[in-house]
Amino acid sequence: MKRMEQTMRWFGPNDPVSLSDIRQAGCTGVVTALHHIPVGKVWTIDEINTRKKTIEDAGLTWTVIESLPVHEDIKKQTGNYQQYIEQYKTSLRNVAACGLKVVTYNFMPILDWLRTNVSYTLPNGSKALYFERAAFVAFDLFLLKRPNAENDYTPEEIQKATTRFNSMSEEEKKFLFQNAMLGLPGSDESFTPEQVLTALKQYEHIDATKLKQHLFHFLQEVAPVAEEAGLKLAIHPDDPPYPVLGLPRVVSTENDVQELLEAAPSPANGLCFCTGSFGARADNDIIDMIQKFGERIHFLHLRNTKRDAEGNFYEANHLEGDTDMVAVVSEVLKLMNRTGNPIPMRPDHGHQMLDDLNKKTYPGYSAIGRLKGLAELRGVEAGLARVLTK
Ligand code: DNO
Repeated sequence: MKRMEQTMRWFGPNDPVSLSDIRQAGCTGVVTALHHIPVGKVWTIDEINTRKKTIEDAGLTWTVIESLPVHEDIKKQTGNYQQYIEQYKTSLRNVAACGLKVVTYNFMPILDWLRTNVSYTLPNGSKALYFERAAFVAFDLFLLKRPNAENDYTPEEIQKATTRFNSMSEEEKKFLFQNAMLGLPGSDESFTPEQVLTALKQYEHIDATKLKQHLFHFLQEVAPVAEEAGLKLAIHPDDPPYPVLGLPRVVSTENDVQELLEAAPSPANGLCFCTGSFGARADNDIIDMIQKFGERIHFLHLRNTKRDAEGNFYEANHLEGDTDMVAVVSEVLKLMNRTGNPIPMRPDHGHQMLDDLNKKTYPGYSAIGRLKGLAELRGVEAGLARVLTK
């Protein structure tokens, strides 16, 4: 019976979690990127091989690239976007020449994942990532002060956000601001409000239909190159999976996925199936999606969220929350057995707990919480594999 390839994300030499930690957690591979290379610049063979050697010297494989980021000009189709697409293709050819196989990226405008609180204390004392809708609306209206933001919310939402904001201390407001403005994964830098407002302005005329066209154009250009080079592309869904700050988001639902896979029918055009991102929407049927898109799932992010009726969610233990993780692993085992291809997975986001509570780590990426998630998932997989082979 095929098993998932167990990996963890590593942010490179500056990550407080070391390659040795990752190996001790039971992983055979890591998921990483050349975070020091500015978005849009070509990844050279030299740079890729140097990083690959560091990983291999630690007894691990570089299983997945996460991420090879897409330049904003490609998303907006402005400036030199066609040249950036060509440079993306060169990076793809280079990573393939170095023996890498899977490339993750996303198509979220400006911002990657967003939370209002990256250290939300759970009843047991560990800390989780949290998205609180009223706090987010308050951030948008009263801290970022995005022009015309009020048009994107109902009077009721504005009322709730106002009450919430008025109940916050100055300290809490500052904390909310810092959390919502966190920069890209793997970077210690935050956005400034001016940067975000300027970037938002450039998206004023780009709605979901247009952004989709831009994504499809990108895919039609890069998927054949990936296919020829023997690479698999794995798009990460939007997180959270709905429009934020007036920005369209186009990889949020089952229908979005269907369309993007059809737009470039190459087997290289696939998904980073993130159960946490898709699972934050009640209308995404995760099991159905695995059954439907199975062959195009090139990478798995396994994590769980717990939603409420208000649109808030926090990151639950990997086996708890709204997604039936046992059913997910079972479906993945069946899929891998059908195709004969093991799929790489990583336990996405873990709780900050035990010794890690006193350490500075990337939000969601402390070692012990992820190790706990991985160990639970591994246990489920081992048990199910035994039953399914009987
Ligand atoms: C969050 C991650 C995302 C992901 C990118 C992929 O923890 O899953 O930041 O790496 O969206 O491009």
